[in-house]
Amino acid sequence: MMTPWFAPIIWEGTYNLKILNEQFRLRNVSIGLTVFAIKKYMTFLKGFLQTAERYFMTGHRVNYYIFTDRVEAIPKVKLRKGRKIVPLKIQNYLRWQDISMRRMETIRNFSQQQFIHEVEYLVCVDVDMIFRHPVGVEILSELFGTLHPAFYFAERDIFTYERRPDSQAYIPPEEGDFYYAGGFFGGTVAEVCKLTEMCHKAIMMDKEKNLEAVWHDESHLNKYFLYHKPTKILSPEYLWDDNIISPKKPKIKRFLTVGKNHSAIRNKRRAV
Ligand code: 5GW
Ligand code: MN
Repeated sequence: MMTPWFAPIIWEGTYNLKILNEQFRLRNVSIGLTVFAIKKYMTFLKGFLQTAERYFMTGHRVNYYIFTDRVEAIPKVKLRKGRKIVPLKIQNYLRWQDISMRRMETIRNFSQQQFIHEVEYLVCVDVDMIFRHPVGVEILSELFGTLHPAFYFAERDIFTYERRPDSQAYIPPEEGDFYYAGGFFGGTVAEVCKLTEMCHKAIMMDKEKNLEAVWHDESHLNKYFLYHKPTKILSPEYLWDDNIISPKKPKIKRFLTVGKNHSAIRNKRRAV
């Protein structure tokens, strides 16, 4: 329920949403949800947006920041009052690893130029997902990360941190608090800006050495969180995958991966 550095771990039943909603409504807080829909991943956007309208930050102001190479293909989804879609055109990358990793650079750039003037918090997530239960202001804090559903019950020695000392994402075997998921993090715009800046620089330093961290941007995110401790940690309720074989399952699965078959495109299955 609490990390050794006194950051709460957010599980159902640990907070009173009514009180939190009142506090955040008094501040008239606005939240930016960043998501990337490049190439084929545009197909996930409709379900993502429709379920976000139902479950994400209900009653608060939300900007959906949608990064895509095809702005015209963004589906028309009816939004509630106080919520809007902000299409942001970006270039495509040939390698999927680059699509994933360049998210850090893109979020850094737009945070400095735009998001800082428009929202207080950023929530940065994968698009191949749907919301099935509420995700609200209980997640908001200066800097937050999410426990990876495949590792929240696991011991540190099986965490898939980057283990090559040459990489900027390197974490020594005797270090590391949790294994965080690359698909759900956030915080104030200023904190997300620092995070994405440092992760992007680390990715570029690796690239110069012809290195790519084992889990790409996720490896760099884990390194960042080791030395910049999150002020809140989200339980795997906030990023669940029904394909994961887990001894314990959370009571509520709020945000779930959508099934996809990538085996033809890449060889990327995690040993659990
Ligand atoms: C394409 C092929 C293989 C892997 C990723 C992509 C891909 C990812 C893409 O073509 N377009 C795209 O927008 N993405 C973005 O990167 C999506 O927002 C996606 O959610 C995110 C991370 O990629 P995922 O979701 O395939 O990664 P895992 O680790 O969740 O499987
Ligand atoms: Mn994903």
